[in-house]
Amino acid sequence: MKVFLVHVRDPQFYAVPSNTRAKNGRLRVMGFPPIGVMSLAAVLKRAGHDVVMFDQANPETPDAFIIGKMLRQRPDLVGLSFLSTTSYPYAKILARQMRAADANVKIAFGGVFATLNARLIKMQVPEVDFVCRGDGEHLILDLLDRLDDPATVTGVTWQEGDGTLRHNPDRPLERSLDQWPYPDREGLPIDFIESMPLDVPAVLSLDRFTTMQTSRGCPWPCVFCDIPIFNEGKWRARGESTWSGNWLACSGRATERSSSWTTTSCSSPGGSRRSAAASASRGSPSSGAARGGSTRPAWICFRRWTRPTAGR
Ligand code: B12
Ligand code: SF4
Repeated sequence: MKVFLVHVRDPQFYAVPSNTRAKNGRLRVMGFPPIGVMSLAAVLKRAGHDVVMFDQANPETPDAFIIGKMLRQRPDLVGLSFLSTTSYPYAKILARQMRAADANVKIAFGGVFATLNARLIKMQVPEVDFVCRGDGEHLILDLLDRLDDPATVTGVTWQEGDGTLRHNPDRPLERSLDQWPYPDREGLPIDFIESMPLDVPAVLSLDRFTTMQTSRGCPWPCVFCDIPIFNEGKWRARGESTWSGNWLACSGRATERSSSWTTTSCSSPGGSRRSAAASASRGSPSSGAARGGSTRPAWICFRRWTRPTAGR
């Protein structure tokens, strides 16, 4: 089946530098790679589906371009992925434009914010068919099998023909992250370069860079943080080989010089942004974040700079 995946951006959190092209011809974007859609793309491709990824940071693929392509290629499903409160308005706009252009296209929302606000989002944006909650890897494969009758697809909030809102049961949390392939880093024609979110007035190296996911979740219960809810209070790590495997998957593209790694488990205040951006390592795993000698990715949150002795 054909799937479009769109990473919906808040324009505050990326920029296109004046020198927009890398020597290899790829577009340069100051921002973080969208590893949510990249993770889903890898899983879908492995299962034999045809995937087209878009990132709203790419000025060559504005919304009108994506919609035009959607009308020509008629994907079976369009997945819109967004992170938080501030990108939700852009997701709504795009979904409504898509629905106006095509009354039959199946549209799904996913991501942390969508997960935590699924019922409200489904009521506020009826143009969206499915609000997908939690990890998307298995969910999107199941959904593709049952697009016309999602009643048994766990983790989906949707609406029956008579208007009844359905909030299907949660999907059991997958403990093994190693069952999934590394994110698809080739499917977008973009080189991401190191920068801070634009509300922070700092330019970093401007080198090509990427992020890797070594674990999900957190065992602590800080009341202001939604990570424990999204992950049911569990910390799930990829295995020992992940660090080097992920690294090879990233650095296979020769000019990748700087990278940052993230547990994607940390939160504000002072957590998420620093975990993702400022725990940057340079060089290879052996010279970077794994300096401690171990190649096992450690749990980390800048609010609690420690390693738990046991998960909850
Ligand atoms: C990296 C990161 C950033 C980066 C951006 C990365 C990027 N590519 O754009 C930066 C530093 C720019 C950033 C900024 C902000 N962030 Co931030 N960020 C994160 C972080 C640490 C990791 C996100 C990530 O890459 N996850 C890894 C991927 C694999 O997971 P995922 O995206 O969730 O995708 C999975 C599922 O959600 C699902 N899925 C996702 N999309 C879809 C779509 C479909 C169709 C389906 C089926 C499934 C699906 O499947 C994926 C694979 O399982 C998260 C914390 C976290 N653990 O998620 C916070 C987090 C998302 N950020 C958060 C916030 C608040 C912000 C800011 C608003 C902070 C601020 N005040 O300035 C801004 C807003 C940015 C924006 N709206 O664009 C909050 C969101 C809270 C909420 N309830 O909405 C989080 C959860 C942290 C927290 N606990 O506070 N962020
Ligand atoms: S702030 Fe950090 S330690 Fe606290 S629950 Fe969130 S991720 Fe865990």
